[in-house]
Amino acid sequence: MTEIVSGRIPRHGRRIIGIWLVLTAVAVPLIVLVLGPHLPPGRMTAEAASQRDANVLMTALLVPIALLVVVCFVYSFAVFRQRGEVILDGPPLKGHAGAQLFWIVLTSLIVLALAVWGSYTLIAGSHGAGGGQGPDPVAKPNGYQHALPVQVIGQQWEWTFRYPTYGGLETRDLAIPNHVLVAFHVTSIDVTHSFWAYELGVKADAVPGVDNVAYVHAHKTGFFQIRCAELCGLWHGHMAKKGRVLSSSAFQAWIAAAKTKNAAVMAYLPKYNRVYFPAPLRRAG
Ligand SMILES: [Cu+2]
Repeated sequence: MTEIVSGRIPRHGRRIIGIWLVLTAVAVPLIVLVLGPHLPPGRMTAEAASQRDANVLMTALLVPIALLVVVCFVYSFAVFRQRGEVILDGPPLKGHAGAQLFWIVLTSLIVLALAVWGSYTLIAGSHGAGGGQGPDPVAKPNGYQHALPVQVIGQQWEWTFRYPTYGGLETRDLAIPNHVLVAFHVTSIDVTHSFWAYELGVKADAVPGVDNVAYVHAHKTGFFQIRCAELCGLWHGHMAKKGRVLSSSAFQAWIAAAKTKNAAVMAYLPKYNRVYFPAPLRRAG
């Protein structure tokens, strides 16, 4: 014979909320202050910094929700487990309008607030500029008309970079100046690649015939990782290299050196263009 014993939900509910509040009060500041500074993609550029802020906010919002689930689970596991023949159970919550309304309103508010905040930060300032939003981006940072253009060309299986304001110079290394707004014009000459400069907060598809613009404003000198983030064939994994953010004077010196180094090749390069259409037969052959 089993006996059904009604649990006293309000008392347990208060306990669960108490434990949850204490854990949340400890965990959220830890997330923001201790984990936050280590969240990707860092603060090398304005765009990366706002992506990190978004990651910190999302994590700080997610932690109380995850904790509530974990506390409910562990508490139920410990307190409501079946001991012997006695089944401990509370009254069922079927058709509890208050609980349903609370949950629907709370989750709607969280999702809508994130949507409003996301849309605002995408459009205001340069926050969403690193995403690559096609030839005419929605998110244009202040002074975008005067940004230094750098063309990023994806090709199987290499990245090359062209500097139209420096005579169409094409290099295999990427360097950009610090404290200067840069407009990456990402394109491809063969298949779809994706230009991912992790620490810059830039990820933009490289599509043949498309000029995909992503803006970036560096605040720190140093190295950054470049990857192809779109499986593009056998040697996709080979499309990794390091780029550099240089001080203004070091950038000018680097340009001068790159011009000298690439002078012999420059004569054979196609004229600088927004996009390129290689002859398909040549590629197939
Ligand atoms: Cu690729």
